[in-house]
Amino acid sequence: MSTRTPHRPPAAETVRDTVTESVGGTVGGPVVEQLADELWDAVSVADEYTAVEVVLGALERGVDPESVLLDVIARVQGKVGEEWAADRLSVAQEHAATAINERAVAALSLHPAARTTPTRGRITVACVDGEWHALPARLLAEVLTLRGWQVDYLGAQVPAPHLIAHLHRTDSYAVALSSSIATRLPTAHAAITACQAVGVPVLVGGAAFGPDGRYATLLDADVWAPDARTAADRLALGPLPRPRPDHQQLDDLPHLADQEYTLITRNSASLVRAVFTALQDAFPAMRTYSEVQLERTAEDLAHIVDFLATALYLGDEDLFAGFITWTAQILTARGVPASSLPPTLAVLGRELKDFPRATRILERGAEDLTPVDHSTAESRS
Ligand code: B12
Repeated sequence: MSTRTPHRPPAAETVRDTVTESVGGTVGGPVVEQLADELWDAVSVADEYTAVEVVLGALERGVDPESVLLDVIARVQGKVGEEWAADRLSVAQEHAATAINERAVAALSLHPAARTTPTRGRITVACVDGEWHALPARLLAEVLTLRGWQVDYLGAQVPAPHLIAHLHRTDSYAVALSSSIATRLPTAHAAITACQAVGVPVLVGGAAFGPDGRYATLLDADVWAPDARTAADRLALGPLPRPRPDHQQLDDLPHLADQEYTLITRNSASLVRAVFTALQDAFPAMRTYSEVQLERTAEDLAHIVDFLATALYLGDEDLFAGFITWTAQILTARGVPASSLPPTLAVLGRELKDFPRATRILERGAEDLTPVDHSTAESRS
């Protein structure tokens, strides 16, 4: 193992405080903006050849490969997400654009301008188990490679036992864990604790950890960074904090002792079924739903229960409230009324009346929904 500092800060080191302000953040400028426009034009119509030409052409004109990855490809991928959320890109168009951006990253990494010889230690980059958002982790992996690290990129959904076996086999200096979807945070926590137990410091990032990295601190990760550039800057600054070897998951989240998270997670399938049945009375428009609409409703309910469980795990009402208001916006953007959400939360609340923390989280979600306009017709397309 490589050298590590003997001290450890009380919470995840949030690199934004120390580095982002000075050297991190997004590089703008007319060249990258124009490249981003060109790449967007190509990926939004699934034109892979032009997309790869834009990226490789930029390298040939001397644009820094890191800037192409982060200020062009990552920026365009962010726009893919925004356009999908606003219902201006279909799911299929979003999938095609993402797949092309992934191939553009692969093409960039093989170009001579992006070839590097490792001069630093070995780092494992992986997504948490159940996490399909591999592109953010891949971007990080490529940036670290460009900065001279020897990177083992393990891709999407890596089960913790395989990750640990890999760390042992490769004697990694650190592990960089990526998660984009908040419902993977309980799994991320288990992976963080397992890596730390074998003495490997854990750097975390991705949208799941919150824009300010608050869940990284809560889950006792060693370092959080908001983006790949800042993460690479932090790694270059010096050794990472040393993980506490004797640390248990419950130490971070004492509220889990009430068992609400465990009980709700264990019985989530029957909870979804019970709410689905009761909702037919609480939200009569559901009785006119087609098979497909009913299937979507069941999926949405499962998602709501997943987010409720995650909020219980983290002890964070904001997480659930943010998810519910986001869901209302997504439905509204697609012309589907969000008026089914308040009765859904009310029925869930009745089913979970003996769970005080769940009750509070559901009440908070309902309160935050109030400003949303529910006036549209009670049907689902
Ligand atoms: C593409 C995409 C997908 C693809 C992923 C394919 C792939 N190969 O990656 C697919 C179609 C599989 C997918 C599936 C789903 N997705 Co999706 N997806 C996206 C989308 C559009 C883009 C993600 C992305 O690539 N972003 C671009 C990069 C650059 O992201 P980034 O986070 O900025 O990355 C940087 C930093 O975070 C940081 N970083 C990342 N990892 C790490 C790690 C470390 C250690 C460090 C230090 C830094 C770091 O560095 C990166 C580069 O600077 C986002 C929307 C968006 N705006 O991001 C939604 C999004 C992430 N998805 C979302 C959802 C809900 C889902 C699904 C649940 C949808 C569904 N109903 O099935 C599933 C979940 C699947 C799963 N279990 O993981 C939501 C998550 C909402 C939430 N509150 O958690 C989002 C935000 C969409 C939205 N606006 O609501 N998705």
